[in-house]
Amino acid sequence: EAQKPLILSTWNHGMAANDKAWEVLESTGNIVDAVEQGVKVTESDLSNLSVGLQGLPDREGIVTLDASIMKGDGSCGSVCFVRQVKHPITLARKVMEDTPHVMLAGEGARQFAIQEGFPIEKEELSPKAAKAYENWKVKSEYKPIINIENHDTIGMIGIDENGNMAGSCTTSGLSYKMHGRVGDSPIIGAGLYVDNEVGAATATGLGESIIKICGSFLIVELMRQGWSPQEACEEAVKRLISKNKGIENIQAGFLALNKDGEYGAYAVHPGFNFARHQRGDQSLIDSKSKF
Ligand code: SD4
Repeated sequence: EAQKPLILSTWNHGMAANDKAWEVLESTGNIVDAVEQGVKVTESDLSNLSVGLQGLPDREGIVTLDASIMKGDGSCGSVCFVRQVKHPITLARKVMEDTPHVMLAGEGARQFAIQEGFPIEKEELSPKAAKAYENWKVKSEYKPIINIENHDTIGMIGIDENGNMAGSCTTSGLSYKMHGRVGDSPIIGAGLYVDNEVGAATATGLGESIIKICGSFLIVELMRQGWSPQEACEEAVKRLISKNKGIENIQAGFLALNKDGEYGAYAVHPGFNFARHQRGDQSLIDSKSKF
């Protein structure tokens, strides 16, 4: 079918990530390798302030990362509140493949990384993040702001030509969050969900609002009942709006793909976009939004 294989990911940085994912998919044929390697590009991108160790810190000035990975057969792994690990997505994959667990948190996740031979990075803010943090400290206000650089998690979902799907999601979370705060991205069913029988979904935006409605799982379950990816994303946004007060200050966006390679996206407010890659044909698409 014309729609497969296909790689999709959130935001502008999805373009470069998709390029890498496509290259890996072509050379290995492995969709899990593709979604892992793809988002590693974003984790290493020094200009990105919301993914990877160069991201904006929490209130205490510490960068803590969240990531998850899931395969269409139901296997999944994640890490949250982890420090000093450059590629949390690879650590999440290790949890999936080499432990009896799904999720490792904080110091336990870091210890597992050490045990697995991951390099442990120096705990130092990137110059951009350090500057932003100094500015933030002047007022020390915690207010999530719509569609600026603190909403740029990468979520990637893909399907190979045989219909095998996988997804990945990685973030430094909300800037200036409370120390210990975990968002939707590492929570299976919130920031990411994949089922080969139906489809895949990923989320970006205010994690708290997404966790409350089990956003990605909701979308996959709606698709299971016959909704298109677009309809399912719109319904999830509707649900999110009904369950969250102060929606004028909340941004969230969803991206979904079904097993036929049809896709859709929808957000609360304008500004959300996603990258699509199919056989070298790459585009950046603006999502529609409720408001
Ligand atoms: C979080 N969902 O930690 C993430 C933040 C995000 O685009 O998506 N930014 O809540």
